[in-house]
Amino acid sequence: MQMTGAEIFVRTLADLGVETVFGYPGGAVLHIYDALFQHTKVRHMLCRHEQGAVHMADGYARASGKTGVCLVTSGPGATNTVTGIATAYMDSIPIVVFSGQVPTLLIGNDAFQEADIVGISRPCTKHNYLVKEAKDLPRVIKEAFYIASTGRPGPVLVDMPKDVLVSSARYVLPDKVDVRGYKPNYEGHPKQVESAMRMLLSSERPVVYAGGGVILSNASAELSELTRALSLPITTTLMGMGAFPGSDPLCLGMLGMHGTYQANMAISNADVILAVGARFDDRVTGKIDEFAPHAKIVHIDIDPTSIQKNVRVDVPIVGDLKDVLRKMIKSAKGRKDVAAFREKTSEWREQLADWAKTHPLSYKPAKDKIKPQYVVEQIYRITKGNAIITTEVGQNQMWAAQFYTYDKPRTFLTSGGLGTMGYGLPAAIGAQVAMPGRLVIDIAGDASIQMNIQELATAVQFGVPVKVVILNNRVLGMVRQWQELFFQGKYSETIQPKIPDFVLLAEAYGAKGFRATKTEEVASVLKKGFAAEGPVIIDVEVDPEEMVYPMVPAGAPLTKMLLV
Ligand SMILES: Cc1ncc(C[n+]2csc(CCOP(=O)(O)OP(=O)(O)O)c2C)c(N)n1
Repeated sequence: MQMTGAEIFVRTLADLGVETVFGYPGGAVLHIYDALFQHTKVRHMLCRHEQGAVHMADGYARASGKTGVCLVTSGPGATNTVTGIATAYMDSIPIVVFSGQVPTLLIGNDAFQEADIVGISRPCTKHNYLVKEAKDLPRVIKEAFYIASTGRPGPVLVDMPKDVLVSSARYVLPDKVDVRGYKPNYEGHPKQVESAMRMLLSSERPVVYAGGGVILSNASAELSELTRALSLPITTTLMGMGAFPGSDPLCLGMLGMHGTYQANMAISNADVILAVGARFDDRVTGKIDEFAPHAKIVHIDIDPTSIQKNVRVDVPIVGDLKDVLRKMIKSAKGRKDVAAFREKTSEWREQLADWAKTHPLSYKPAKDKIKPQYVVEQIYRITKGNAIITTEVGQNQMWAAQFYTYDKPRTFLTSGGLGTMGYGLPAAIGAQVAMPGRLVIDIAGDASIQMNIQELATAVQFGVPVKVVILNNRVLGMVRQWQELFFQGKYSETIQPKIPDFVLLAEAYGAKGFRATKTEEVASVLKKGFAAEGPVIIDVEVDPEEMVYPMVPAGAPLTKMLLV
């Protein structure tokens, strides 16, 4: 049967099981919107900005493990997606972005609403396509989903000229995908796995350093099994929060710039580091040539180019974490030296517990001011750790990482690599769409929330009951913190004298608004807000001078932490 390219597009999505598309229409994709009209299988959610649409697809992917989908028009529609695509790229999140394009004949002619999105997005996509014929659409779309979700996941862009969407072809969805030159390696080399086990068991001060790759590979259960079998202390990156239960005594918390004292001391004194699905980001390593000076490093990653990129690695293992960790668990079960290893490393664990006791995460309470850390603690207490938390970027993000305990993967969604303000609200909407029964909370800053506040209208239109808690310090808190510490307190352009009344703003959008101005009110206002139906903003007036500690100054070694 002959169908138009637009009909083929929608049919392919339906046949591939896509349930939700976050998008925004325009001239180049009008035929797709026509085909979507009254379509029953694929649900389209109209966002208010294309950046919001991509972050929603991203939040949907992070919360569910499925691939998120986004559809936009050519030109400004496409360029508005770039920040969201780069955000997903940096954090290896599987999304597919479909953009309309001007007709093939006009490409390169400075046509109305033309932008070379394939060229623009090349450095921040895992792969991208310009589709030239309608008959290619099913194959290309199937490939796009395959590439986005396999190997090291990432965003894929498919650009579709208008004439391709209008022309006709027969609909044939290929059974198999075969992309030349793309063959991810899932199985870790058994010999390398054995070397890693030997190195690990010969250590006296081992530490596991776990990143977002553990969550992406759904390997949390395997990581927990191995870590517990060998009693290995473990620290996670911001992206790895929830990969291992934060409340487990073996968990040292987050490491790096705002990591815990014990995690940074552990890494700095370790003799063997087992790095799993983490990429030695500079926010983690601090001054790179003084990072883990005594340690040999085992690095497991599905992406071979991420190994040896930032640090020298002694045992590299390329493979899917699930596979490699299973091999390591099997090896551990067959070895006699495990009991002796646990015995010999017990002193190390005592030392770590001691560090945790002398320098726990803390803050100084104040009588007349609400401490933002206290607000996050209350969110944890009320939700009992069962919420999905998204964040904006800045101090709010760090406090959400430090003072909420994540015991499960896919419960902490944050823009780690790119650090994108405006991520949290749309990501929360995407996560809530993927997980309708869960409580989803965006922990926000008053500046970041204003970057994509318009998506509150999307939440209201579709009845998506996300809760936003604004830690409202009336400043660009994290930047102000740097100015206080490193620019002699010259607060250049970081104080916001004019910010909207967020309660009224919520109401203007058709959502509900609540406010807390005193510490004694915080718990009850949060409870009321979380219990209210539909989207909610809870504005909490917090201490504008509060700082995030510990802090490793940029370029300093991890041991040079500034403490509370
Ligand atoms: C799109 C974007 N622009 C600028 C920055 C730089 N930046 C990082 S944190 C921050 C301040 C955030 O302020 P707010 O949202 O109020 O959060 P707070 O730090 O006060 O919790 C800025 C401007 C960024 N990360 N992203």
